[in-house]
Amino acid sequence: MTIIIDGKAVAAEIRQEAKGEATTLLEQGITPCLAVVLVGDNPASKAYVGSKVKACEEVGVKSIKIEMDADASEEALLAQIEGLNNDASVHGILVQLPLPKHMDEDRIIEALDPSKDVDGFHPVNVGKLSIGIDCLTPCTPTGIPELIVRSGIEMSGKHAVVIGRSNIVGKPMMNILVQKGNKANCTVTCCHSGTKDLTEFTRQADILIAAIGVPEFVTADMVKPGATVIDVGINRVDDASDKRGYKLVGDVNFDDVKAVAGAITPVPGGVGPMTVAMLMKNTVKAARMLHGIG
Ligand code: L34
Repeated sequence: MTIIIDGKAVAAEIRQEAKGEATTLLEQGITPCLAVVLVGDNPASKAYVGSKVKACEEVGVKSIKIEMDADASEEALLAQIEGLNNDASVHGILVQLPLPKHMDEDRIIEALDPSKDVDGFHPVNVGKLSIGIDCLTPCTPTGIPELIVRSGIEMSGKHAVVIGRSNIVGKPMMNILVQKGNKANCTVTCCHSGTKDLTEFTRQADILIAAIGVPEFVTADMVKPGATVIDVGINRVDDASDKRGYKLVGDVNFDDVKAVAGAITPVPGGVGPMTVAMLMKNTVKAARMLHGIG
């Protein structure tokens, strides 16, 4: 029987833990606070930011939502970031991506105070992760070992194959998987658009992580029987039969791959809710670190 990994349930468990940690801080007079900056009106970004604000309410994290017009200047966004960096009551700052084309994402990310960078995107945090220093790490890849281990699947010693090399998922995923510890300790391979004979590699994966951005890219023939398949993709495809006019599909052809995988995450209800739950963990962690609490 293939295990369908329940991202919603694991995410709820993690939000509960974050709530406990937030309560401990509240008892010490510290209200964990997350500022979320949304530029423009990308419908998916709006929905994700909405989920983040809602999770804050549940967990006991104060949230500040800053909305800026799509044609706002990069300087105006940098000024917002500077204000939040200097506001001692704010512990986490998140600038929802993607940004409008006229803005330089790297420049924006580098403007964040690394100790408030709850996305773990700042070069200081990227560097710390790569050399194994405790730091804020990107929410989506950080949630994946939690999802696997809490579903009763061992990771240590397994061969993990990541498809995709983005700075948000693929690269930090490799750095997380290769570390020591029972929620990692994998042999890691990263495949990407330059990989020749992709299937040769993916068929060796005990854990296959798809972060490509192409709907239903991974098919059953690419998967080793019994493998754990984690679908990071979240693609909106037109669907006239749906009341919203679209449906969500991952980067994995779920029905096809389900027949060979040992465990698989669905889309929706897999990795997505974990991203939001890990953001709550990171925000509470940032608050602890900023107040010098172990
Ligand atoms: N700065 N930008 C920054 N940080 C992030 O961590 C993100 N990401 C990605 C896009 N841009 C970002 C997110 O928040 C993707 N992402 C995200 C967040 C939540 C969900 C999916 C992606 C999510 O909740 N997904 C639900 C369904 C949502 C729906 O119905 O549209 C799910 O079950 O997969």
